[in-house]
Amino acid sequence: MRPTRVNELLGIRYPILQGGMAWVAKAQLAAAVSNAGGLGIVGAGNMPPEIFEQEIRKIKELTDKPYGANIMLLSPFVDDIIEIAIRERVPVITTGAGSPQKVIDRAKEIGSKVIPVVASAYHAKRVERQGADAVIAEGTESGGHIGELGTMALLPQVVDVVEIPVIAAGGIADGRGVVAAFALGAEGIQMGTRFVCSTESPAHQRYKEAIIKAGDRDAVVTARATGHPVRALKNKLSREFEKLEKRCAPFEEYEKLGTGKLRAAVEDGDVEWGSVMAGQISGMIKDIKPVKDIIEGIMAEADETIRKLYNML
Ligand code: TUI
Repeated sequence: MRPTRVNELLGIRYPILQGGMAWVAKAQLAAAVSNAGGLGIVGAGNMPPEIFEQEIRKIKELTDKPYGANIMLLSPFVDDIIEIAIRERVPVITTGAGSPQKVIDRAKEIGSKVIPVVASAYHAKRVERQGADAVIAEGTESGGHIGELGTMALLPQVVDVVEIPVIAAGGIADGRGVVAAFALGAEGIQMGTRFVCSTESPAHQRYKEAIIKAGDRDAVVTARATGHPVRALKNKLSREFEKLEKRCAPFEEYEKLGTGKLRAAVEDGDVEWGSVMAGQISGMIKDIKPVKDIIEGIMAEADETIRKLYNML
């Protein structure tokens, strides 16, 4: 595949970004993705600012290639995280779960690129007006905090209303997915769940195995009632969330049940009571392999898929 505007904008060999998954997207994984020719991203999530700063310093030692940081805008530490990202001159900043205006304003001062994640064409248009350099259109197939629209419907509608490059996310884990996204107008893709199941991913072995064991209907949505729906693998925690929804529990109960549960799953391997955030494509992921093999395998498969399509003409 020829380079796209995303390759050019980010200075990367392959138009593949790694999602900014809280607790998983640490320096070790992000550096592996950048070293393999994609864009590795350190996810700040709800991390305390000191830990985020350490991870940024670590990735600078582990790679001399472009890398990024993801700022989760609902974080209680968001202002400190922004300051650190600017002070450390992080070259690419992606944002999630909110409006990125303050990040864009600060990043412009130092020439860093800002790529917000959006879940609607309306927000895509708005972030373009605010000065975003590209946009990640994330479908509801994704793991973690999600929007309503599926990638198939969201992508072309975003592509039609913006001029900046569009990166597709949600439900992509192989070369066929890449080509499908490009057919809909994307110029790059972002993957999360596929990279959780990589050798370099710091997720607990039981977290990786839970994704490998998952079937196509196992990544379910909980906490819709709170306005912050989250997709994670079915387990005791998700069933407990379902009970809260059935009895229309007050939001504080969701918060109490959810606090610390992602970290418990990722770091302690608590896949029963922890939050095993993962996307709908989990059912297709059957192995754990090095990041380089994942990326090169997907690019080779994308070329093969394009050849097959060409033969249909
Ligand atoms: O942010 C994500 N995925 C996440 S964040 C996260 S941590 C968390 N845990 C529990 C509850 C909430 C968060 C786990 N996974 N993806 C990017 C994303 N952003 N998906 C959807 C959006 C989004 C939603 C609304 C972006 C913008 C938006 O509104 C824009 C505005 O202007 O308000």
